[in-house]
Amino acid sequence: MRLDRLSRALRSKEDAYRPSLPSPPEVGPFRRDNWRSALRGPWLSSMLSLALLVLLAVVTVTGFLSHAAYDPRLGDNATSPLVKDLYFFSWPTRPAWLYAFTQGLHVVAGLALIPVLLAKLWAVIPKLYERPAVASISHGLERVSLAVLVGGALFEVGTGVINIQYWYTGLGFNFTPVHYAVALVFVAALVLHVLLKLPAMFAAFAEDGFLRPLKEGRAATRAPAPDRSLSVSTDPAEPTISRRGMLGAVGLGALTLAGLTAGQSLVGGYLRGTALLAPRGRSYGRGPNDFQVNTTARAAGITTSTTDGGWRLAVRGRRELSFSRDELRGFPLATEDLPIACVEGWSTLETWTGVRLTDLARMSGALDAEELVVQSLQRGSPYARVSLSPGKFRDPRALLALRVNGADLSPDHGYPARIIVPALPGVHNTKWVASLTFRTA
Ligand SMILES: Nc1nc2c(c(=O)[nH]1)N[C@H]1C(S)=C(S)[C@@H](COP(=O)(O)O)O[C@H]1N2
Ligand SMILES: [Mo]
Repeated sequence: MRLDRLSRALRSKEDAYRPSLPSPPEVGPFRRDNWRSALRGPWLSSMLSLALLVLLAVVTVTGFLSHAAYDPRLGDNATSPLVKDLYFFSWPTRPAWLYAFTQGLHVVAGLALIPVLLAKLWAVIPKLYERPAVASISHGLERVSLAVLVGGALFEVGTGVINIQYWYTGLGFNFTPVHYAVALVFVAALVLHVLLKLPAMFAAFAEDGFLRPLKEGRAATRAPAPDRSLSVSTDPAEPTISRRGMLGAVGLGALTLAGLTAGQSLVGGYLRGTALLAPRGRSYGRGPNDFQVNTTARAAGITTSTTDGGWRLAVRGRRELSFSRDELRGFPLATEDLPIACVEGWSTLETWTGVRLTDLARMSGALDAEELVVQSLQRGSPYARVSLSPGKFRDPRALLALRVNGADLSPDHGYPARIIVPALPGVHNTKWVASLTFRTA
């Protein structure tokens, strides 16, 4: 379509312009009277939208916070080079459980919204088959934005579930940048949709009452007037459940999903056993090192020959230093209780012992460094090299950990040494550290 034609069409009275696009035949699901539930209508759609909006707000805010916590301004941390400077604050290191909390919330709310999203799509599905399929240019644009909205929501939830369920390889692309990029498009479509639909929501609550339909049992449940919305059935069937019954079932589904996953984040303790949706095993070796392992030493290609005897930590600042593990153990060591909190929503609180990163910065003459680049012995993984901001490595609790819960780190937990920084996303707590480079201006 040529632009001048488009703008002329938009300026002219929109209903006067009807492109002669073919409409689907009136058969099967394409017939409006195929959709016969008496429950559908503006009130049900609005109520589900409201619940969905609250959950989406939680997921969106915590999602962007997670990206902010990655310090996207530094090094290769950004999930996309386009969005290095989107944030105007730096993620704090206090309280230490902050990221475990925000990211646990992201995953719990993201799972809880699945039944609500499906119910909402069910409530409005007759509109998918509205006729004519495209009535005007603005109507066509509105439907495209709805396709982006629905497609984006399903894509984000789908890829999120795939990621937390560990099917990275099944995905076929790198989760982080794609989940993030689609989130940006989705949020734009969502804001547009909310602005356009808010009046309809208020109108529905004004007409039916905010909670009044919840008082109706099944026998009193009637379809609204068909002219109120395209989602209303023109030929309603006898209801098999009340609106409150349906919303109750959706809510129960949401709570069940949330409840079956919440135990794998900070709440932990005995509740960990209730995290039945967490895909990971329950045991990771014996004793002090028996806690969550995503990437094993073996999977990372770390063998004892790379870590035993010959391993030395390179520390570069204004001076270049190198330490054996015994030398590091001879420094004044600090012991801190700090969580590892993965972007996948699981977290675990352990007691770590190691050398303070500030001490290493000072020894290399670079306490004023603007960035700490951590390089792992691991090769060919996006997690093998990360950048930490001064706010992170200058926190006195930030460690190059050598021990956990009173024992040496196991190979799977990053032996000979790993990074542990309070409130840092798990993925930046690099294991099998080879070098620390304090970059000064
Ligand atoms: N070198 C290296 N460090 C790493 C990883 C990794 O794959 N390689 N995984 C990171 C991730 S995603 C998390 S959540 C934490 C804890 O992961 P783990 O369960 O594999 O120990 O370590 C981080 N450190
Ligand atoms: Mo992670």
